Amino acid sequence: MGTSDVRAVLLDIEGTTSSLAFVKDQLFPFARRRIADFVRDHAAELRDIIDDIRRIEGDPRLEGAQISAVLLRWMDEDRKITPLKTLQGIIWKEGFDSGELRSHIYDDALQALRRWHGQGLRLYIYSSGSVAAQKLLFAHTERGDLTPLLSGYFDTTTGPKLEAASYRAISAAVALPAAQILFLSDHAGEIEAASAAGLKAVLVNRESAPAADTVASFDAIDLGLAPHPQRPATPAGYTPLRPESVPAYLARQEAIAARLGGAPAQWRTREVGDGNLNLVFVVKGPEGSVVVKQALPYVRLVGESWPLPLSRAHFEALALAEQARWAPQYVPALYHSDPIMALTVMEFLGAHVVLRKGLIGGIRYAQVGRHLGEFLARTLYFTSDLHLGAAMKKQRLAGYLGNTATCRISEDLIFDEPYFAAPLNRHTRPQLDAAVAALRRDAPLKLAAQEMKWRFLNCPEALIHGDLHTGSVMVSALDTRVIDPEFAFFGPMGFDVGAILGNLLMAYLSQPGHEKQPGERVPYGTYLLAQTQLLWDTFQQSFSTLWRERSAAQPGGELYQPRLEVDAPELRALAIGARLASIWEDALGFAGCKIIRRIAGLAHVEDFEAIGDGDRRADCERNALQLARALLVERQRYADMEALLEAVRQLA
Ligand code: SR1
Ligand code: MG
Repeated sequence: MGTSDVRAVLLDIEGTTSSLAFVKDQLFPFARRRIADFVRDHAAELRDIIDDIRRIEGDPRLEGAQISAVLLRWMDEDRKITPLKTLQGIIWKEGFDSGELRSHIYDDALQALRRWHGQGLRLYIYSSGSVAAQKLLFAHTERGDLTPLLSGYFDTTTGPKLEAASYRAISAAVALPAAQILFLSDHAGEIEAASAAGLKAVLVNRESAPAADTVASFDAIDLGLAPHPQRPATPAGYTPLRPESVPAYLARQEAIAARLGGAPAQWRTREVGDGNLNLVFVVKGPEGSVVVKQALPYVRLVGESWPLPLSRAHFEALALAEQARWAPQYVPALYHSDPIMALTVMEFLGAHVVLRKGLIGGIRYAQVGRHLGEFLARTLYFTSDLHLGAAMKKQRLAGYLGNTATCRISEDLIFDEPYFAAPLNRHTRPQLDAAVAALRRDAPLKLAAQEMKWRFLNCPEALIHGDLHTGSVMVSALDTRVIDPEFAFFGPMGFDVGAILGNLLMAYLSQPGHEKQPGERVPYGTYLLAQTQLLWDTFQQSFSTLWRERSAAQPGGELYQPRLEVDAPELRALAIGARLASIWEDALGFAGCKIIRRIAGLAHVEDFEAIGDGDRRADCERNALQLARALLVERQRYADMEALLEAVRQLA
């Protein structure tokens, strides 16, 4: 079977990549066996889900055994219903995490996925199981973690699998013409729907002899592609780790082995990376745990067709060590780095979650604004000319000059691509079509974004994290750690400040989309804005204090030297005020750019993506776009944080 011009393959799971028997005889019975005990043991945490079950059954008095009976009946009836799917997902996750479950994948499917990925094709999944369940399945196959091969996942929130419109929506979402997508499924009705939408579609019938447009195995599908010409080269000695190979690697690092304790055979490894770029493994031993983060030679989100140098792991280790000097309580401890394997081994933050996920869940972290404000003040102050002599600053700066590839990502994805029809851009369609078209025609906005790009390129004020979004922060009730500084370089201080402010504002503006009852997230929104204020207040205060105390404690630093006699309190206050005003102005503009890129560019954020209903998501995103435009084009309206927050409150 030959198929040319194909740029992406869309795959069904059950019966296509994986056996129906695995799903029917293992996965569903696993959840069925555990669901009653699970609901009984976690009744308090599952209150919302249980209320949903009562609502669907129309009986608010349902309790304990009755709830379990309903769930078992729904499973017998194969109902695809949200509370059931959510519970099954949680139970499966426990099973996969503990190693009790391993998903099946056909050999021919695995080989084809690897081959196609290597040839630069994008691979997507479309299944009636939820996106979360799909990710679990591919992260824990009998043949290892296959998620690095996949570029995206679609479930029935995109639309039913038997309707052509769903396939048109997928073609729009992956920004490829339907004719360049090959759909594979074992279900003739799905093949018909996909064909009607213009996709190339091939029926996978593993049982009987192949007919036209039907194959018995993936081996019979020849896309006529040569190996991808840009396949990323890797240095000798580099191999991407797999969960099975991590223990052998760590066993060779004595200090890490001692930290884990016991023998390598006792170490349990899972791949947990959910970011856009890297592999992340959690390794648990009898005495301790560590995190291993390894760079892949390409952008994980997109695949091998987008090579990315491994050197970013070196810059990450360098920046982590620098940040640990100035703000050790706010970064994970770095245990080991290996430039050839492009990896770092770090402290495992077992009690922490990714801040973005916590904010979507409506969890309060009382100190996160204060911690982030202090992290920013200390890392930015101590790597600037306020603390470093000019020669030392230049030396430090030179250490990051090679981090050009991650800067290139920011230069393209933050400042340019959202403002024209770049091939990988996506947005909530069709709801935001008009808004996105308008922003691409908006000359004052594009000029303002280019002004921010100028500042990004030309202001080596301090060592900045470079990618400080809420996914780069781990939190527990009272502790905050900033992770992932692989985009670090000497840039404008306002870039980091604006990145985190923009992300907190997106968290706020997405809250209505997470409400089950209208208005239920209003108090949480108030909390989020209070933390945003706390962050900026702490930053200003902490930065000012470091500056005010500098001549007494540490006179060094190129700027405002004592010989100039400008350290009288009133003069110093003027200098500090001017610097903070400049950082504030930059931060507003960068926050605007950061918001726009997450809505109209390639890499989106879960704050909005987790809102299943396209209309509700688009409403939130529209508000965010409106704010972002004002931050870029009418910055003078926001003289201070109070003015900004007042404007934000008017939006939601
Ligand atoms: C193609 S990489 C997209 C994004 O992922 C990283 O986390 C950065 O935010 C980057 O811009
Ligand atoms: Mg199927």
